[in-house]
Amino acid sequence: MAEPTELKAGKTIRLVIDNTLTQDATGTMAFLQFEKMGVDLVKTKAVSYVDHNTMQTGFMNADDHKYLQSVANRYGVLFSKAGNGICHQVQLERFDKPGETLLGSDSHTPTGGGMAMIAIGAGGLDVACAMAGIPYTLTLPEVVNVKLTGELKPGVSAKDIILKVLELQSVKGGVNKIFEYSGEGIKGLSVPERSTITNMGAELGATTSIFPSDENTKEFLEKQGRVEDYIPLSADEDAHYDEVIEINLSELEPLLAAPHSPDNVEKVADHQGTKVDQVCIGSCTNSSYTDLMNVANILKGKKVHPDVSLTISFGSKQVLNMLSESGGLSDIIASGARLLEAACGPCIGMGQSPPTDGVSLRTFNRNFYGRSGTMSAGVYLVSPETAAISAVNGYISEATEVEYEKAVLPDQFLIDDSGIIEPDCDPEKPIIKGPNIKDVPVGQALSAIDKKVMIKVDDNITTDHIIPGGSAVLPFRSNIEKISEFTFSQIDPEFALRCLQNDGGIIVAGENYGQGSSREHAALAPLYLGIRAVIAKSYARIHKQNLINSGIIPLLFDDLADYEPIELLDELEIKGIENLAVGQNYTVLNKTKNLEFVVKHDLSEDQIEVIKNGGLLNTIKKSNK
Ligand code: MIC
Ligand code: SF4
Repeated sequence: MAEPTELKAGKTIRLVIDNTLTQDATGTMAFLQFEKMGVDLVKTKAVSYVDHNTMQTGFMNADDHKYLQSVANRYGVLFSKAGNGICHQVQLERFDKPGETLLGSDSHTPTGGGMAMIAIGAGGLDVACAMAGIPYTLTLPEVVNVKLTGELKPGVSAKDIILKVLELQSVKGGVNKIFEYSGEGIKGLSVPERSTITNMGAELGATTSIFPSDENTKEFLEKQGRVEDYIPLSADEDAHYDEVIEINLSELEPLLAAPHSPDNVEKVADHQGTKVDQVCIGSCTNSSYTDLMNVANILKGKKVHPDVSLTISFGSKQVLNMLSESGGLSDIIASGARLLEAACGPCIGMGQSPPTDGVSLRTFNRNFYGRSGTMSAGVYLVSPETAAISAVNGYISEATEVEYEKAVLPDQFLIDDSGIIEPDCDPEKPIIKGPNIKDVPVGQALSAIDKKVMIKVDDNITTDHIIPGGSAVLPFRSNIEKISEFTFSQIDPEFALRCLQNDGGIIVAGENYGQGSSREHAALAPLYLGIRAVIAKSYARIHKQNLINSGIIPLLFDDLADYEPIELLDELEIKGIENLAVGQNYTVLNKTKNLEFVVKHDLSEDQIEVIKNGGLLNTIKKSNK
């Protein structure tokens, strides 16, 4: 890292990465790219998880799992089998360590911030580079101090805190910012509760979020049987912040994010009485032992409403084991809940699509349009407590009036790491690649751009819009040619064909383009379809870097008003773009409308080099020569 005196927001820094995590939906691409780097063994403490594509309705996902296990074994990566749990939950339980860095090919990697780590989400190729020992380059973010005072009322929980922050900051308010939590209020929050907050900080667009390492951190590590990993860490007395937010926990009420955005935050009280069809409890935001014990305690002695389908996905095998030991599982079963495996499940659309026009309450972190698999459904994001009592009542309800025992951490967590396979690094053992695993597309060196607009989209387009999740699409995560057919399919089913017929082109977009997940498929599929540049009002951090890594230029409107006149299939010549240089603006001639406008960019010297080479893989190959 650069010297502390040079640490100023906006500077480009290189961060040494101690730990990496990958998951199966992004991991196959990450490891296919890693294999091309010619490195013998990973240089980080690396864990490869199988938690997303666990539905095996054909050979594809099963083949991916085999590939991931065999490639992990070859290169010295720990392999967490399907059923062992969601990457972020298992990483928190078994690996996270205060003061270390973690880079993960999943946008919710900041979950580790609850353990006082600098934990950042990135595209698969960036994580592959980190595994190869290359420091991670990022723009040094501004630091926002979130001061928590007071104490949460019964029925109000950590989820309501992060929903409050989302209400205050919006889904784009956190871009290039770190949220650092402090204040008396944090003393009442355990590590898993803190991690609910840092996890969903991803929805702010933030680089990451972090809590100090204190007695609560020590307690959690002790109970996980690894107190030796504890070190105390906190901000300096005279720390300077770019912004300070104060939240009085005593005044906080149960909140929800109404359809279709995590920042569409309103009071649960204002929706009280809305009939509910489905309740899904789980995901990396809210599936810890204490979250699910609170659910069990609320459900105890009650039945799920006859018109509601309640599903529970457990964060990890450890959580499931603990619930079984404590008796909480029996209360959940007796209530009539449906039990799913310890995996992402409905959060990524692997089953449990709600009924037509259905209302689904979920303890997850994203309610983007269509993510549940039912386009007409309304998905509300809520706390586990709100979810549980609403499942019983059959309508949206507050848990503040409900009598239940608040769950606390157990004396000791049950430790069984048998779901995590140690590698033997034997080069004689084959790396197994099934027929659905295809090569990664590689970009072309930068050249002149005179191309048509292939799609024009609004603000806050998510990577779920670009490449949807769900059980029909996820099996093609290792096959870019096939998955490219689904690009923008939920909003413009003709997009892929149009690109092929026009030999690619340009994407025009509004603010915060590419928010949400880290899936680099949202850049690789457009690359495969011949997309050369995106012109947007602004970008989400991870997707912008994924575009650069793929050799697609992320350009910005100099004057936002120039977005308006552009239409589908307009032909745009970006004059002189082949000479892309730091700080340069470029004139775009709209040949169809005979209009000119100016585009700019904020690319660094290194990023320009990557684009000129046609992507990061080409750049690495060049530097290895
Ligand atoms: C998500 O929550 O959207 C995902 C699925 O976990 C993604 C990763 C992916 O698309 O594989 C993420 O958050 O980065
Ligand atoms: Fe899995 Fe959902 Fe978390 Fe993404 S947000 S890692 S899909 S549980």
